[in-house]
Amino acid sequence: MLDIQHSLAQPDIAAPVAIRRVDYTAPAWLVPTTRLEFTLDPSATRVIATLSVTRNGDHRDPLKLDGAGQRPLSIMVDGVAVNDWHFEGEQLVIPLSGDAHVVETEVEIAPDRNTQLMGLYASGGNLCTQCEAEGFRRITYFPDRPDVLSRYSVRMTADKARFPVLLANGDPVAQGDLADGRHWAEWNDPFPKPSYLFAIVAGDLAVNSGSFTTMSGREVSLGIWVRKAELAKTDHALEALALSMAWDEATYGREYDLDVFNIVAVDDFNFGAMENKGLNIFNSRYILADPDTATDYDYDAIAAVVAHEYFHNWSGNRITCRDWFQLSLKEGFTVYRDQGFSADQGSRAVKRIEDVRGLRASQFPEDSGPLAHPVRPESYQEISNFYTATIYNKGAELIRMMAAILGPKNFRAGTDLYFDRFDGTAATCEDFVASMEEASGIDLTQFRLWYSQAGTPRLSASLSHDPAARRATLTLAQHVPATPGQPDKAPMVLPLAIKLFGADTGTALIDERLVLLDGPGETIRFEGIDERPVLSINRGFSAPVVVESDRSAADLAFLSAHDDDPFARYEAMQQLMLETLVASASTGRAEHDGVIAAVARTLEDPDLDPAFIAEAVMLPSESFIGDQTRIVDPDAIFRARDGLRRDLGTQLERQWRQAHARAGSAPFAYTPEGKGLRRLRSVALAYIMASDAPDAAELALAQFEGADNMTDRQGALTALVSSTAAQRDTALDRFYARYSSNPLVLDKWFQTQAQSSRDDTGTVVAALARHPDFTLTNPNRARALIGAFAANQRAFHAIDGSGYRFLADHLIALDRLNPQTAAKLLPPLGRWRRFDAKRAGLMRAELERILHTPGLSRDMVEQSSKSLE
Ligand code: 0A1
Ligand code: ZN
Repeated sequence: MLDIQHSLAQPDIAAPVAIRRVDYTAPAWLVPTTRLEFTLDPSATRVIATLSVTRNGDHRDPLKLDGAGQRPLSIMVDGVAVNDWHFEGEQLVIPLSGDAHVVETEVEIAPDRNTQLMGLYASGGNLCTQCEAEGFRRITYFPDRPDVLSRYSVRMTADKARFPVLLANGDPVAQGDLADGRHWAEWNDPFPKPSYLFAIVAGDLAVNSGSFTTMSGREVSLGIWVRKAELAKTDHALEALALSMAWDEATYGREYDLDVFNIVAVDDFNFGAMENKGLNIFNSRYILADPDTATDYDYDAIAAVVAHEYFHNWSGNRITCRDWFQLSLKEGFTVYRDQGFSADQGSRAVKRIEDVRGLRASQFPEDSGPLAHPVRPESYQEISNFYTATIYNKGAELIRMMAAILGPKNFRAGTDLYFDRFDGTAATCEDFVASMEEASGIDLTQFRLWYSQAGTPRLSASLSHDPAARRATLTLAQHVPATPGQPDKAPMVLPLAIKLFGADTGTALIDERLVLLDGPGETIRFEGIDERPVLSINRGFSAPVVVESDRSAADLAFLSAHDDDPFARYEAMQQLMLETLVASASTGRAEHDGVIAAVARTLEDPDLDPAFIAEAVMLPSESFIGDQTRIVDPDAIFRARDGLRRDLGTQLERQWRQAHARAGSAPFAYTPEGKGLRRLRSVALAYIMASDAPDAAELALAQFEGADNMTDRQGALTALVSSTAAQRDTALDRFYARYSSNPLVLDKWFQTQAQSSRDDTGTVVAALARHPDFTLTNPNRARALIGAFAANQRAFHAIDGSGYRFLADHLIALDRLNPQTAAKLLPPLGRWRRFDAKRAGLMRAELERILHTPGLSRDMVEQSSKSLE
């Protein structure tokens, strides 16, 4: 019923306040069951929510329900309309006298005006939901916090022609037709869940169906739902889903628990995908693939994200988070699990290299900048800003370190204990660590600092040798840099995998061992060492730290050829390249012979996997080189890298051509071998382009034209896009003409141009932002152009400040539509401390301009104000 007086009352939207971890209190009211009735309509959807509520403990608090962007049309308690409710901020406060009541609210929402893509929204004519972290409150009034678990039943009614498919969490119960072309469906989810896992989808969708028999013999029907025209692109995702289900049974003993598992792909999505119980909703880029439109990288990412969301069914859904400070409990652990899955599908070594490169590209900069925060943060203003590389990727490294410290058997005993003990509850990071301790008997007291201290530890390692005493001495010291709010740090536990090799014979002088450095410094002696030893340290990237060692260029070159840990071998080569590049960026000159010889040896080693070779011979990115310097000089770094690329290209031209040809003829197959050869092929092509050989651009265009798959085509386009050859425009035009109706491939067309190292990239990107196919309403498109440009170090940091202005202009515009996506793109501006005074001033000025924009979202206020501190 409509209460006139209250319908005029508007909730106050409060200024941003910090929410603190230490303030956690248990919910005052629980909601054992929730019944939702949706009358779906894109412009006016009615939602009736019936909550059974029970008082939690002995208190007199009223019921407080979260809501956002909506007003109640009616409120009933135990079947009777009430009007003694009020707003506190955006919370609806209802006094209740007894210990158990039934509360019913009705609201109306407009999915077709929802540009934030949180709550119920329209995408491509269909309706879908996104509730993590706080989207459910945009659908109905509810205690929208992860520790209130409820059993949901849902009824949807909609126009049948427009929305023939109606999906929700759990299992389907019944469906039927109504008069006037409408129909309905009921779904029931028997598992209590927090509101952030709620989902419905209504639309005109087709399904690719499969089935999976679980380890206890239950049959689960699997469905990937997409637009009809995209059905042919869903086989890879469906296969990945079945593989993930089998892997989680074999690796963690975890079985799926409902009769159906549905995935829906939508084009407009703020993140990658969402693990809603039994009804995952995905960004279509992580579902749709065929050889003509998806690269090997896309195929790998699809399998990884499908696995990630599936694994959440246990690490996230069956056991959820008590509060959002515990986000890494589900995300760090689930990333660790999906990394393990991907490693088992292909090359473990290459997967580790890719993951570490990702960590260094996104998490290390975050951990050393103004937005640094611990894996378990102490406070936030807007939780959406905390879906970060620190929570996800550093969080996964923490789990990896515990697995290394415990060993595989104890680790599995720990996860078994954790899953069994906390099943059906909302748990904490502490619960996870305590399970590991209890199962293994290993004390992790000091290890817990990894959850509370931000910042990437720096480890210095120096090895000396006394031939007379036949002794090697390793001196280790650690330092954790200050981060916002944490000026002084205690030493952490660093698990360091270490090995020594003989410099002359190349043989192992000691077996690999795991050293746990837990103090500020330590000296370790190795006895009986006659030969001069070379140190291999942090093998497999056993701890997420920066290693500063005094190893000579000759020793690094030696390790790049002889280390038996592929990661350490890659790392030695990277270090060698980095030292050369940093020297050349700061002095303008450097000797390239050492790197060229090491790359030549790697290219010619017949025992190496092509995928590994491709990784090892790739130069570190401009931004990673910048991260090694105190004040980043983008132009000098570009020149240094470009010079080394050219020298490598010219001096090893024969080898690059051989590698390029070797990968040439076989037809496309998505196999580890095929992927490795294609990766090497495009890396080689880029070096041939760098050599400036007269036929290079023609060779690239030939690869572009002759490709039977997107990996080779995009590889050729990337090689061409930084050149001034006429073939560049030919390839770009043909690419556009061929794919202009495919949004995911068109994203690649925008992104590749934004990544170009040509001098005119800033101008090209500004023109692309006015292209008819550019839009800020689609997050993938916005990220493809704006995000890729802000990651292009030299173009973004143009000394006239045009790059900063461009980013700020677009973030201000995007914030009005979609604050979450805008705020995620802001961090590059916050790196001002690492640049010269002129650039720093220009960057700060843009941050100030953003911060003082009237009506700025809470998401952006938090990111921009913290970035200025
Ligand atoms: N839990 C998801 C990530 C995710 C978070 C927030 C979202 O809201 C827009 C969407 C997805 C995951 O880890 O995949
Ligand atoms: Zn996740």
